[in-house]
Amino acid sequence: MRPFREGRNTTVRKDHPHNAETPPDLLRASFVTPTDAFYVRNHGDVPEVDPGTYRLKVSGLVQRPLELSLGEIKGLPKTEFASTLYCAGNRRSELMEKSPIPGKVAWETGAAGNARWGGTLLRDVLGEAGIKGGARHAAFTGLDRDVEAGTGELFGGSIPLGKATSDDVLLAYEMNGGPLAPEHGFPLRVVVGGYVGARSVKWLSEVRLQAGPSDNYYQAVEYKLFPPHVTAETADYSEGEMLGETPLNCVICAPQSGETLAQDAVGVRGYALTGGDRRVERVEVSADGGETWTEAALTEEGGPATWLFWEATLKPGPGPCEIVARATDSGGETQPETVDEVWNFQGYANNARHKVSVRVGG
Ligand code: MTE
Ligand code: MO
Repeated sequence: MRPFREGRNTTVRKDHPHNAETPPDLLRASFVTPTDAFYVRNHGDVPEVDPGTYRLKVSGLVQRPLELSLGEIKGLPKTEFASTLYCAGNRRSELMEKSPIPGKVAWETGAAGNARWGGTLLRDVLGEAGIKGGARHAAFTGLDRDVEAGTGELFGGSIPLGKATSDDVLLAYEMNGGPLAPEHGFPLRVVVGGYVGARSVKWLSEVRLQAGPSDNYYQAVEYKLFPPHVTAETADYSEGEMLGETPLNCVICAPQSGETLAQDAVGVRGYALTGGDRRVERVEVSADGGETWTEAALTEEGGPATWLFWEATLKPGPGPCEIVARATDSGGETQPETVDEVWNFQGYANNARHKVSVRVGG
């Protein structure tokens, strides 16, 4: 097991395995999240990998199975893009307030971050291997073993082949211009733009093309979405919906709940993002709990798979005030009003309208 670097600017949510999120002020301070403030989501210990002997296996329904060294991977054309990683468990703490979700990390709003990634498109590697007929999914396996759920299985997951061969999927060896840090997947990780973070497998050891989705625990059991009435006891795991594209979401980073604000003008700032090929089109903010809405300015926008930053100025009357934000995307997706509509026993994909309670004046 590898010790963690000192001096990270993250809030630890769980010691072992190490899980930490970005505080709201740092989340909104720069459009590209600095690596030392970037959230870390681990299901086991960070594996120590020798880059000299490291090999990536490309297997399954391919014409030429490959075992690529890091040098060979870096010898393929290099692609760089910005992409936001978004954990499906982000904002779980709000679901936990409604009804307990035992044994899960109580993420607030910082299990999300935007980075510049450098690496090789998965499509280019699959081009070298040659895709056989019948391949429908690309399954990824990491070098770390699950500690959190107690299965001891290697971490893994899969994405449909159409996504795997798109412009959105990188095998990254660089993050924010430097080599990938150990906790972010050194020496090689997947970055699946527009999909929940769980599919961006770190410490990647194998890409296997196959007819069906991965049967890894983290694809077949965890990271599945169930309706609010299903419980851990009643769940039929074959019926859950595998999480894929990131749901539309919008978060208020400032002000924070509990603050007292000057009355003349309340500045509200946050991030918004959506999944697949969709784009966030509009963010609206309310200072009266959702009675009346003001359109926010979209202040910074990146590529298709990144978040955007927004801000608005509100002039609420004195006293207690509930600020609410909501976004709409190019697919016509909107956000549910309350967590009652999205609560699920594993606590995934909370995209209810985000609310903060503040006091104005006095
Ligand atoms: N890959 C491996 N091998 N093991 C993991 O525990 N966690 C996943 C994903 N890839 C994980 C993994 C989850 S749930 C998320 S949200 C992202 O990595 C987080 O990436 P980060 O820690 O670099 O922010
Ligand atoms: Mo995640």
